[in-house]
Amino acid sequence: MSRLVVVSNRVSLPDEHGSPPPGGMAIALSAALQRRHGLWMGWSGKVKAGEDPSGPISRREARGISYALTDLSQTDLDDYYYGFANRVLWPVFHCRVDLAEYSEARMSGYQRVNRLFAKLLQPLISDDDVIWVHDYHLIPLAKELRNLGCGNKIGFFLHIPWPAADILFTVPHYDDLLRGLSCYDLVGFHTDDDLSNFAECLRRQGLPDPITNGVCQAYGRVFRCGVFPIGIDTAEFERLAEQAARSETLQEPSQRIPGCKVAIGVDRLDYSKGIEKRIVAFDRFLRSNDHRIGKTQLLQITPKSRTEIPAYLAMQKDVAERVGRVDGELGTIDWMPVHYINRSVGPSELAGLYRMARVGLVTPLRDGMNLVAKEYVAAQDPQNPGVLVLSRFAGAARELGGAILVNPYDPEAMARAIEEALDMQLDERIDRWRAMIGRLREYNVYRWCDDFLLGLDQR
Ligand code: ADQ
Repeated sequence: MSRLVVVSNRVSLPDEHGSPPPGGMAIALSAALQRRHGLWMGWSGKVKAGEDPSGPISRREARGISYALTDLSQTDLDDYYYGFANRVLWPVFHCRVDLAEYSEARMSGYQRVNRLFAKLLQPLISDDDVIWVHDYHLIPLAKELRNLGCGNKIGFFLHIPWPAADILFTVPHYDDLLRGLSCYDLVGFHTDDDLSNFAECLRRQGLPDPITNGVCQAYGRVFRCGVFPIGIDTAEFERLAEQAARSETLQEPSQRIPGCKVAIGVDRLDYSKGIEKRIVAFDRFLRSNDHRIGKTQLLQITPKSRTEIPAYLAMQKDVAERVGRVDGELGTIDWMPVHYINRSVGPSELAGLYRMARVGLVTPLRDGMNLVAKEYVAAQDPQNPGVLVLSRFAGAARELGGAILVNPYDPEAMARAIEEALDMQLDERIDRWRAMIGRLREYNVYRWCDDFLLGLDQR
């Protein structure tokens, strides 16, 4: 079996005891890397002082995996990560063209850091290594590696949606992104919609029939494209939730307000996650259901993210104000409609909170997959499961047919969905949950990882 080399913007390092990092994807990738005595390369998370340039590589070994990390200069970080990746690609790929802040400096910083990654990685690669590149930060990496003479198999997986042609074409030099992807041997997306958007972009570039049976011919190259919906470590989430259900501390939140049912939202504080509209919908739900006042609460757990970017700061303020308004207008001395927390919680606590929540509210405006939806389902009590209310614009909606699917732009419809979820009889809740858990057990994160690597090995 060839050695596996994973490249991603950030590297999930094991903790000081050598335990794998938290998060299903990091665990699955670590397991694959361990099996294949692999190498994981990426940004260390550290910024160089003053005018010092990015680089060089520093090495670490842990649990049979070799890590290659580089620090980045402040300019590289600003142009590449906070600039082109998160102020252009992230908003545009999530259909927020209005938030894109393109500049030539950001685009060239993005290319510069991809070139740097290629230069730092190339001496570490052997001829038969298989390379797996992750996400929108690193689309041009294969092209840069090919320029340095790298003939290895290189795969790419996009964790966010691929946009429709008219949306992509708003990015100046978008053609470089399409050309960049053509330098891989396998390009993976979460859903059929992403893949067909990608094909449509190529068609609009004048390629009449770009993808046949998963084989794409474009820009003088032949490569494969496929759909690989990411999963979670389902068995582990089921185990954690079962354990949490037996622990006294985790029963506490549901007992805090006796008889109060909880709807839970768990998201990074990101405009793609639809948090503001969810709070509006919850407010409508309460105002049109008097008997639920004091008896239902939205628990919204939302760690801050990308606070260096103005759109994120504006959103933080907006969400906090909305929560304040609802709590101020409807709250009582012993009950707050929205319990809003800006921090991360550990996996065990999270599993316990999912399990005690009667409704999982996962309503992104757009999302590549959304793992929270899957985690919520996996954490439910099989004898008394809660109900998932899920945005039709999350990739997870393609797999989780047992959810109540909603339009996250329609607060009235979301309010009705919350009501329907709370009123749903046990038989129906069990039927819907069973329809979803089977899929999650079969297509877990290990299967996702194996399927992608099998596709790449076969190339
Ligand atoms: P994200 O946009 O980060 O991922 P998501 O898929 O929901 O979104 O994953 C978030 C992860 O962070 C989940 O595992 C969740 O448990 C965890 N998390 C969120 N809030 C937390 C909190 N307060 N405390 C602890 N953990 C928390 C990107 C894409 C997604 C795609 C994933 C994987 O945007 O569409 O599903 O990659 O491909």
